[in-house]
Amino acid sequence: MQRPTTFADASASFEDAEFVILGVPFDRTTSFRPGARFGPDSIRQHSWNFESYDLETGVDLSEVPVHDLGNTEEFGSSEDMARSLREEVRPIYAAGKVPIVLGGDHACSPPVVEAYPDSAPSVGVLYLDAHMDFRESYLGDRRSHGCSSRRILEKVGARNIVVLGVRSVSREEVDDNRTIGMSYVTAADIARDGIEAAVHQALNMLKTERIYISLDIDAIDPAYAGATGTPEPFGLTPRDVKYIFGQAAPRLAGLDIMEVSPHYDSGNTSLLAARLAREAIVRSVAARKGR
Ligand SMILES: [Mn+2]
Repeated sequence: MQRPTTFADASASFEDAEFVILGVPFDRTTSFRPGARFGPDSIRQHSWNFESYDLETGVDLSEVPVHDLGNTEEFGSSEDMARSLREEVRPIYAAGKVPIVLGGDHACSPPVVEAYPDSAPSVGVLYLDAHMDFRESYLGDRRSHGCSSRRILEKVGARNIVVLGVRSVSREEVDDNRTIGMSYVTAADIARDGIEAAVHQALNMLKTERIYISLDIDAIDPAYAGATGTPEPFGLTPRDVKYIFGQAAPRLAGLDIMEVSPHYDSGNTSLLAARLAREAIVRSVAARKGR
């Protein structure tokens, strides 16, 4: 039976859950085409497409305790959103659970990372995006989705974030980064050297105990994930991202999947986002079980 407002197989209570889904229907900093506010519910709907059993790992999602908190309430400004979202996410980390946050535009990622407790094991961030998102401010908003890697860097430090899949950047962002030194692996690097080399390089750079993954769905090529606000050709494949998730899974602290703007295709992008959220869960469980 399809229950459109709940992520598939997310039947555990909050108390029992290891993974907690949270939707953030906020897209007010979108710069090209709008609609990511509809992402969370569309991803949930498409999550019902899949079998609960995962053939590759032997993990059955119906046996993994996952809770779906639903969506955050409507926000005003991006600052309001950041403040409220941090408050929503803090109890998830405090209870030792892994948040899986569905956006929403990419402005929704920094607050999820900012909510990570300083007392918890050290955390680094894999930031998957076509764009560098490294502007100090964009259109007068430091909380714009064009500034998200920079806000995250301010929380975790320049050594603890790696951008993967970038292929769209302004000259100013590149110049700024010469002094700041955020690491990135471009989509062209990945195409040339292979995803395995890129991921091993990125995971070696991150010396932290845990890893948080922020996936802007536009990291993936628009041929696979065209329903997004600022699509950019020559991107990663879904299999590349699946591989990244598998490699990071043993250290997974949290995940967000942002910028799915579902009305621009026939459901392919939401379907892929839902499948990747499930992939992160099963790989994380399998890693713990040594599979
Ligand atoms: Mn992007």
